[in-house]
Amino acid sequence: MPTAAARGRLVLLAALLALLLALPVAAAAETIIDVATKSRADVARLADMGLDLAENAEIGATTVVARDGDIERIEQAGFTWRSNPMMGRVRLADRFGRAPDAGLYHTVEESAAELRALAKAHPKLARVEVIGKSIEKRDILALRIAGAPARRQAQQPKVLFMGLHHAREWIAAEVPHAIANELLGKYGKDPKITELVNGRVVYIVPVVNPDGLHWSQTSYSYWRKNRNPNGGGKYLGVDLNRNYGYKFGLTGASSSPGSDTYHGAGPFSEPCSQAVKALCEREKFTASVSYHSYGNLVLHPFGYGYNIPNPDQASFVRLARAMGGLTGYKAQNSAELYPAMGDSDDWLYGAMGILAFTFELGRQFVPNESEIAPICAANVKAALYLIEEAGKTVASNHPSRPDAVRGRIARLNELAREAARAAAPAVTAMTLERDGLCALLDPCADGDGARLEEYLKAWARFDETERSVQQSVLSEVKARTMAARDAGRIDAGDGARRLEKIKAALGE
Ligand code: 0X9
Ligand code: ZN
Repeated sequence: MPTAAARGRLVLLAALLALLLALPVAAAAETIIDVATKSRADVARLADMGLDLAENAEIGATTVVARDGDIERIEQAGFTWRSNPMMGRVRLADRFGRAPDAGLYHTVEESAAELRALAKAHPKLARVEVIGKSIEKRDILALRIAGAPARRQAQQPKVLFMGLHHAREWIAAEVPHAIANELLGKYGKDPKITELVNGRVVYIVPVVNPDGLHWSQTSYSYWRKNRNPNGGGKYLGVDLNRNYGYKFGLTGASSSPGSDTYHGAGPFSEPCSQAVKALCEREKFTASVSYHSYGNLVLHPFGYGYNIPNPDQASFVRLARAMGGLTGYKAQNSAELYPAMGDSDDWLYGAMGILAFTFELGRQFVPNESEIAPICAANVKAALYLIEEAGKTVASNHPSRPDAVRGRIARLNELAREAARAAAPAVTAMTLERDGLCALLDPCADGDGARLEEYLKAWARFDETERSVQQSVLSEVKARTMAARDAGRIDAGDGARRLEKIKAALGE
């Protein structure tokens, strides 16, 4: 029997040990709160403060994952709040660095092993591609699925499914895996699936942010960003869904490395978003989904500001509603959730002409394991629908559209005439058209230069007003061509030929 004094020391020791064990959790304390938001302007103000908006931002209440003085900042800005009754499941990861056990959820290693096993089991249909490497040197993997003979595949519509830009949204990797299993598991057995796999090329990237997922599953379950040390300062991590290079900037994103919506040092500063960019530039997808959690939503671009005109609005709304019907999710414009620049969809659509959707899965970042199967089943249906539609509905700025360049030239010229006539030019619409045209003529997107040729043919016929607005397009394309040549993204000879033609048109 220990003495009373020894028992006392033991109790003290145990208390100290408990305190020590609790420390890593306490240091990472965060609270999920509902902030009262009376208007869309309130929601936008919260997003602009660089706060971590967790769920459906609605007029009424906006859910925020608050930490490190966030609540004080929210109060100082004049908002009131209460704690969120549905705190989400805090899955305490192993604090001691042992192998993570994510239960039914895939770890990074399990995800990679499953993709490789699928490719091995279906060598005629699937292969694994390493599309990039994360900052911590993990592979970013894509599974490519296609059933047609190789020579026919180049002509077929291509669809991209991506998961897990955000570390803590574990369910976002499960749906892409479920899509892969559905397509490969039912090929040759289910006529509809066989037809889809034979008629399309499907790319599946279950984990865009492997470093973040690993960290969330081993150290800090609420981690959102990647693990970029950001130059070795106090804070780390970049929000990959603020790092895409379309309208890159500050709305709904932060320039502070400590913020959970830090957009990074510049557009596409991160290897993981660069990997997606390179894949899209190469493959010219017609449709895509990026999976996130949570909110039971189907979102469509643009998300960088309220009421940004979208030339493909009708197609987006129709497809989003149909997929909303199949999942039970609400279809809405991204900015209606909250305006935020630099998300994947804005770039995939605005710059690449992809009908790009974001799904907010379920009601928690990490739903209970019993919910994984029903969430995947509903979302697989929506994915199959999109794979089918990708052959029928194509965005107006997709490079495969023969009218893409001509359509944009005509619309931009019309807007220029309108601007010359009226006092209030349609500035946003003009910017949109001009950006879209520059993206089409970007040397990295304009394979053999056919679009530049088409543009230069039209150039010769522009009147004075048209010339003034088109001048800025051609100057931008010139700058992009020089940058692409200098960075080795295009062949030096090809770059020189393009520049010669551009300079001749500009009279240089
Ligand atoms: O904020 C995000 O990146 C996404 N929500 S999440 O809770 N999964 O982080 C939504 C992005 C939607 N796009 C815009 N609002 N621009
Ligand atoms: Zn997310």
